Amino acid sequence: MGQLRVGMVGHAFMGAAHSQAWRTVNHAFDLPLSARMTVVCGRDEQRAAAAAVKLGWESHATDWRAVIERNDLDLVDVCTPGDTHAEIGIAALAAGKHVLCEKPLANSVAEAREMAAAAAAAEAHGIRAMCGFNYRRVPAVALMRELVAAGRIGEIRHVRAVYLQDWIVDPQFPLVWRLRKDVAGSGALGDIGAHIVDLTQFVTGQLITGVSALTETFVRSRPLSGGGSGEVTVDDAALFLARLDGGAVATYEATRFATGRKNGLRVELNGSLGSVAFDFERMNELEFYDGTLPPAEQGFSRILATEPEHPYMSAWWPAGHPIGYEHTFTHEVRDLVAAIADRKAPTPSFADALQVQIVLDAVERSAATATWVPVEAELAAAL
Ligand code: SOE
Repeated sequence: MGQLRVGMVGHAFMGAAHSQAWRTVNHAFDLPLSARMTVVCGRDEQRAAAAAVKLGWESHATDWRAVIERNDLDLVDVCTPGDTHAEIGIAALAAGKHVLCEKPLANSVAEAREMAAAAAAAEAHGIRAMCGFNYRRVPAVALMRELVAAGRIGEIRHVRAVYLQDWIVDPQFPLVWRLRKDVAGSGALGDIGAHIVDLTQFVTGQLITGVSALTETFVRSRPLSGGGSGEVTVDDAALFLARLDGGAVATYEATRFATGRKNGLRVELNGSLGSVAFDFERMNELEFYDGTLPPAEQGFSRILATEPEHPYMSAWWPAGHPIGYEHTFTHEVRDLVAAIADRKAPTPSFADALQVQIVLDAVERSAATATWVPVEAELAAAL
């Protein structure tokens, strides 16, 4: 079995999730390449050294530019904040390394275009690139796509997607990097809105062709870790309407102020023959409404997506034994390793991720210019 020698840049939440995936992928799936966790890179020497031990990397480094030039690496896994995705990803591709880059691909359409162009050029030399939209790899989501592709819900009329979190509801939550435009590119829109844009396009097979949006920042100043306060320069919430190229109309909501919702990613599709609905907080299940059944038998059924016939599940446990969030990353690197071994282009490609970036940009431009029709407060006094 050949080796796929991996270097990972960044070792926070996503770095930990990706490390778990690299540690387990060859134990769960039979692959022609064995992932070797060669080096983890971080800015701080002590923290990178500790991460190497804790996350299972053979060594650690602090200079990503040196890491991507190493001749004992085949792939660079970019798990840093968005402001470094383009610089690291493009340099790694130029150095002949396959690249896995966390979502969103970049902090701007311009950067995403450069990354997609670099990936296309590298593709000609057999170098592969994938963007880490991991929710595609939830078995129930992959099943949702299969049901839609098989025509089981007919013509899609409505797409309804929300991604609800609440981790910054407290105004005293500090100004972390995800709340700074110069580092994160955008707020809830790019961080979690990107997921529902990619996921809905993935399960419907349709692309967003236009949006009408609003964004809001509820708390505009937050404490700085070193004292004082700083300006929040990103959206706390993004809501938008969309049309998709297959004729569906859609609503999207991405917010970090849905008090009580911890990671509430939900997608529902309503079609001419039925509906499907997914809720990440019940990630092993899919709701399916078959409108072709006799009326007396119609109703939302709950499919427990843990059968060996369900995507990825034959690698894990017997039916009825659920999997978790971390398994989606194992599935993601499984598909990447298989694509590299088969000399095929993995998905989602950087071009796919560029299209998501273009949608995010359209949402921001719409929110900045949308025609907002005020509702006259005629009855306010009476209420
Ligand atoms: C945001 O808190 C976040 O960590 C996203 O960045 C991830 O992509 C999502 O999977 C979980 O929430």
